[in-house]
Amino acid sequence: MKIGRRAAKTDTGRRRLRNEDDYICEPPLFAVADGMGGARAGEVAAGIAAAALEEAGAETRGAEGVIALITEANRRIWERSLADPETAGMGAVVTAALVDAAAGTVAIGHVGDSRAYLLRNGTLAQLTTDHSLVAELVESGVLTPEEAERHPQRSAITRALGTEPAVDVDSFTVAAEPGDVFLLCSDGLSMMVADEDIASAIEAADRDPARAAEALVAAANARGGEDNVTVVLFEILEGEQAEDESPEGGKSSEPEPGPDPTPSQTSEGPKEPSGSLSRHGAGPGGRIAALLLIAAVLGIGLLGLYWGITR
Ligand SMILES: [Mn+2]
Repeated sequence: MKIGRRAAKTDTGRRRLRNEDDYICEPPLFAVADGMGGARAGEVAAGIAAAALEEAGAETRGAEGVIALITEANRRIWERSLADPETAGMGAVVTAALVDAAAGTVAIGHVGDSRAYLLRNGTLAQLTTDHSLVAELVESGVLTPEEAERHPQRSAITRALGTEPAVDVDSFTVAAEPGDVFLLCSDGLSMMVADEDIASAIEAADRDPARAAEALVAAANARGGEDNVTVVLFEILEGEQAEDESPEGGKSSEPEPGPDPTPSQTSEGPKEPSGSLSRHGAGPGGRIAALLLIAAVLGIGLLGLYWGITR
């Protein structure tokens, strides 16, 4: 097996002022991080988590490798919060997927309520179990899953990175199959969009990760966009990973062309700064400025002409 197309997209949403999510989309490693804390501490925590994961070497493999990466991210956030009083109490949740093409497996590790999903043969399965208050209440039979979805405390988490010197990381390995689409997302998606709608959005995008990422973020925003929303998708294909596709291959290799050749605004490979949408062209603001400039030049020209005539 090999990693096929992949894409990521992050968006501030419609209620928050800043985007405190971060992500990694650098095969064979994929991750989402969702920061929390006062002032800009949440952004700092998520950024530290992503940076720590990004340093994964080529020898980092399997569930043990993912646990090591997330444990190191925890240590760095914790130490930073001790050293910098402005970030005291900051934390982040993280969900990471590390593909081992040779073994045909995807190792998932997570802490908190960002999720990993697998779309296989048209069925979407949630792979991770949220470390959240409502997930525990569902587990113990106090709440039904439907009650949990509407619960006022549904974003209360029970585990995070950076709030304690040590962290308990959940980790497991999935045997991948050609045609699988893996989705990692922050709670800004899963709280706004039901699982069946996530599945149909990916199918409606012909399972193209870039188009699916656009559609999922749009769906979260259409339903209120109450939180930052981040999605990372990758597909598994038949065949062998090309030799030149190093662990940093996301930057050099183009994703395979999908059935729809229209350009997408979704960022792939080298990542955009958090919260920025990569829009091409001047956009509406630039167009208005250009029109004003043309009007000003015309006005000055006419004034000059008028001045010349009346003198
Ligand atoms: Mn969130």
